[in-house]
Amino acid sequence: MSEQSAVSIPPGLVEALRGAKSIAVLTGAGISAESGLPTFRDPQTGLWEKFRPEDLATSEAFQRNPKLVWEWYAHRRELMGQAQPNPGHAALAAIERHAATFTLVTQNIDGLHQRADSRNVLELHGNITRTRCFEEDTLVESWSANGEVPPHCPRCGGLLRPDVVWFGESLPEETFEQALEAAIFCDLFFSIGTSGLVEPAASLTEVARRAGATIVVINLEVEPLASPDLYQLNGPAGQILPELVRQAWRDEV
Ligand code: BV8
Repeated sequence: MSEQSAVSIPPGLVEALRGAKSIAVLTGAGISAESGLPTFRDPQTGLWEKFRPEDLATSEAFQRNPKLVWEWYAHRRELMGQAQPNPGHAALAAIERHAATFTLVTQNIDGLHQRADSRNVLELHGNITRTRCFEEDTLVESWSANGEVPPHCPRCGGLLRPDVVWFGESLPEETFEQALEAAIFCDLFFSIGTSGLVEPAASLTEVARRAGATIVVINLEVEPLASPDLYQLNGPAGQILPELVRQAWRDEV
């Protein structure tokens, strides 16, 4: 326990991190909470308080009310654009710099891992800063800002939508294949800030466990536990991860 932080890191975990050849990490909304972004469990605010994210993040909701869903994403895009990566994001970038093989699999669409200089990032559920044509299902870089909400595809006139995976839609196949591979071949697997309720992302932790990896869970709602193949650390990722890096490599984050 270093002098300045109240975070306790099981010594076995520090050893496991230093000795790991291949590391895979799954993150959820919890790692961006300390950047001021609400998680999916947190009640939505203002205009959106009467909506459950699961009800807006579907193709059906978009077809029913494209303006509502587009504006919800515009609202989140603004919040995510203003947010800054936090020490938890930075610590994962530091771990990547020390690890022989490192794969960061995120459910988040906020792009904060890349802004914290993480390199090998797999976005399972897309990214809010990209836009696609709802009809042609292709990425669209620019469109005429004539005030239409949602705007229309300059090629086919179809509606534009955020490049994210909605409930009921399949994940980008190649990306999920790479995530599965990282989980199967890693010797240390972190699950950080995720409630593990959304599939198939949630199943990656079990895939890694069955493949023999040591599992590390960091969450606000987990029982502290330290055993050779499973560590559960209860607390904010933005405090625990920097302390883990400090103890493993004594270099500041
Ligand atoms: C699919 C993008 C083929 C959009 C998202 C099997 C069983 C049951 C259901 C299904 C199943 N297979 C498929 C389904 C259906 C569905 C599903 O899983 N439903 C759930 C709700 C039961 N899955 C799908 O539809 C997937 N597609 O499977 O296609 C198919 C289709 C139908 C049927 C069969 C097969 C697509 C899922 C992707 C949807 N898109 N996001 C957008 O963001 O707008 S999901 C979205 O919600 C996020 O990306 C993320 O994945 C999820 C939220 O979960 P978390 O990130 O974990 O966040 P949450 O708020 O829940 O928890 C935060 C945690 O952090 C908490 O535990 C908290 O304690 C902790 N925390 C908070 N602060 C901190 C912290 N921890 C540490 N530090 C802190 N500071």
